Amino acid sequence: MANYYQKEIETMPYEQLRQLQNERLVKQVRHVWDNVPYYRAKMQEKGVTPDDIHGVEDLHKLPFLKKDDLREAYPYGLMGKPLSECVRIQSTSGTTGKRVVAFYTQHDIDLWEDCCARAIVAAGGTKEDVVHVAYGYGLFTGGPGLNGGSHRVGCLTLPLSSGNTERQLQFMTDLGSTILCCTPSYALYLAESIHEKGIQDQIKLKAGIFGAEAWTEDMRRDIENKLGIKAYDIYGLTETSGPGVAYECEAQTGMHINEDHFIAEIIDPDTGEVLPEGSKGELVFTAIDKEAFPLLRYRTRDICVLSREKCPCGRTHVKMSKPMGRSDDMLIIRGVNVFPSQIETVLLQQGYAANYQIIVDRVNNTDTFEIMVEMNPGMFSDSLAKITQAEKQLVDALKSMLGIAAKVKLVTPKSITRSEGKAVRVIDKRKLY
Ligand code: DLL
Repeated sequence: MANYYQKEIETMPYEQLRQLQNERLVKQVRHVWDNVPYYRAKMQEKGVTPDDIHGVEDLHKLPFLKKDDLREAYPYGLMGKPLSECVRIQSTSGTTGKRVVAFYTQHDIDLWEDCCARAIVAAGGTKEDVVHVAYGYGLFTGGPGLNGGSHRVGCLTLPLSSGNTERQLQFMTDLGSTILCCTPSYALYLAESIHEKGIQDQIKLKAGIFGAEAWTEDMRRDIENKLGIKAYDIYGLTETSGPGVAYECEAQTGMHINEDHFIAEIIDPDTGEVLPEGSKGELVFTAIDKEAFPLLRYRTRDICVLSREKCPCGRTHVKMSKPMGRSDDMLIIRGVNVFPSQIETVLLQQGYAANYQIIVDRVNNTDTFEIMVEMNPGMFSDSLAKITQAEKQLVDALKSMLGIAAKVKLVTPKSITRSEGKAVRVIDKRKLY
């Protein structure tokens, strides 16, 4: 089993790291060519074979993979190992029918948990710590990832999962949690509940590892002040394992990408051209030693900047900035991925036209999520009770599609402004980026 905090790897001189990446990339491309017909066909289409790939400098020759490919190949089309060698799946918080399902061999789980363990160690974690995991467990990668990482470090792990704030606070005080892992918005909610209850003196937290959604530096300061901790960012996505692809160290100036496992590129989201270091663009990952779900050049849609500036912590792995936005239309509301297209599907299924607007805001550090839907002309003369009933029906249908609750308001026909170009479906007032 790999060693979670391989200091020599995290602080490896750049040339040596590049050498390791070259070797792993060459091997991985061969593995994918031999075992993933879907990607082999894409390579053939581009006229590339494994013989063309000698190292990272040849990465640009390989075709991209996008979320649409994952949907097209769903569920087994991108697997690099037979099912008999897989031990786990995880899935995005997204949708029914369009979920991304990622597969893991035991090697992949070990690698992923090592990445999460590095994040915990970088946040000051040792085996003396009590790690309180309040990310969701189950298909979502947050809970299982940090849980596994915490075990590796040897911390006492509290697998609380998300929600049930009363219980969170009880365990936090009774068991003396020292490191909190959850979404930043939930961390703030917990902080406020702690202050409301006046139990600050019973809290032993020293650090938090927060990610899965966008959060600003202001929010970091707020969390740090309210909880009296250091708040560290952590990044990842289901497609590349889950959390831990990148994590912050004590410098808190960007997240070190685990480059022994993932090669990062920044591309122009419109042209696909690879951009020079320091440019702002879309982050693309190549997993160089994952077995079961070995995605090459996967477009994350997250917009950020990479930096190789020397880090005072001594780690040499490249740092990514906080994601500054997304090049697609996915919204992350209370940590759950929501696509406007899913909402549209529900509305159409329920007999409404696609005249709607999504309004997302953040009030008291919690995302609010409202959908204005034009009622059908026939409903206009309906009683208030009937309209309330129709709204409730939509709320239920949306909840079962999205997994989170939205407030629904039926508005008069033709009251939502029409656009001549692309419709403005989403009004995101959160100013996260
Ligand atoms: O959110 C994995 C994760 C769990 C990361 C726990 C960190 C902590 P998905 O549900 O597949 O996976 O969503 C991935 O979430 O492409 C980003 O847009 C966004 N995201 C993840 N971490 C951050 C972060 C998990 N630290 C998508 N800051 C990614 C901003 C983030 N956005």
